Amino acid sequence: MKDFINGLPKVELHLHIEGSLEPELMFELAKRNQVQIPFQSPQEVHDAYQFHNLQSFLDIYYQGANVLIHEQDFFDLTWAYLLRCKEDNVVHTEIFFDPQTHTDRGIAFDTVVSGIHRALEEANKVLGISSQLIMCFLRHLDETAALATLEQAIPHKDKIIGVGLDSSEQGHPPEKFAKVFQKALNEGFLTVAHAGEEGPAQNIHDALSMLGITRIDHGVRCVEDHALVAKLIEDRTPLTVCPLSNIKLKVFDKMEQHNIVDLLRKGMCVTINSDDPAYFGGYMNANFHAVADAHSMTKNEIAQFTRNGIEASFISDDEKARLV
Ligand code: ES4
Ligand code: ZN
Repeated sequence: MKDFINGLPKVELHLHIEGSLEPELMFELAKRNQVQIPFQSPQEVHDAYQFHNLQSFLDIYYQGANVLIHEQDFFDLTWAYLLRCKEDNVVHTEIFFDPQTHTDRGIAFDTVVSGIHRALEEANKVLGISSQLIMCFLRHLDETAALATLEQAIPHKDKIIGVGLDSSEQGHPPEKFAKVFQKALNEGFLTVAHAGEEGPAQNIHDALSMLGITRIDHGVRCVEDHALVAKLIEDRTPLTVCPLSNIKLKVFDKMEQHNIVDLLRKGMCVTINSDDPAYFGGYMNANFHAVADAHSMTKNEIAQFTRNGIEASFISDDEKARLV
């Protein structure tokens, strides 16, 4: 099964580019940019990655992003991730970035987008990996800040396909961002949102009805509402599930208890993704292996995660035909 998984073409739809910052690159950039970080070695950074919930992870994740200053840093970060994609046979990836994490530190929006985009273009040419870019609003900040961020994205519409919502779900429900999502939809952006990761099934409901989302990030707590599960199956609403992330952040205690295989067998459009691979212990292949080690599945079931990924992706029907 290991070889089957490694050789399977994969589509990644839930990846925070800042969450792919490996401790080694964090150290290199800290040195290059003369930024102080509270660690003596990459090993110390690895050792600090013990989380008890989403917030304890986010605190360290935002701190790590401080080493990203120049356009080249964003290029290097994205390029390192794309090389890992190549190793894991990821043929298409849709990546999130958090502009506010950078603009709030005085880094220009254009610097961030341009470094990431240049790496994505290069990967298309050199590695044969296609991609899309999705900008997330930080939900612990207010809607006015999200609106200002949306304004900054408008001149970059050619490079950004959609907007999403991430960071602390508890206490920051979808309704807080209804206006900015409506504006994004009017501007022609697709919308997605993290919902039902740590927050209740109601957040999935509300993200669908109030934010016009076409895909749910995480969504694993949908099972608390049977009518919602039935609707997600009927509509083939995709869930971008992140198995290793869910274990690291204690959404489930053990992979054996993860509901992703149940959801797949119920006919839901679930996909496997790595979320923040530098922090959660692995990229795409590692996530597939972790699920397959804990749940016995047929090759056809494993391949269904890729078919679902293609179906759920933001690529044109012509491009989809190239992938299947
Ligand atoms: C995130 Cl796992 C997760 N959840 C919410 N927001 C995030 N940002 C980066 N990773
Ligand atoms: Zn995420």
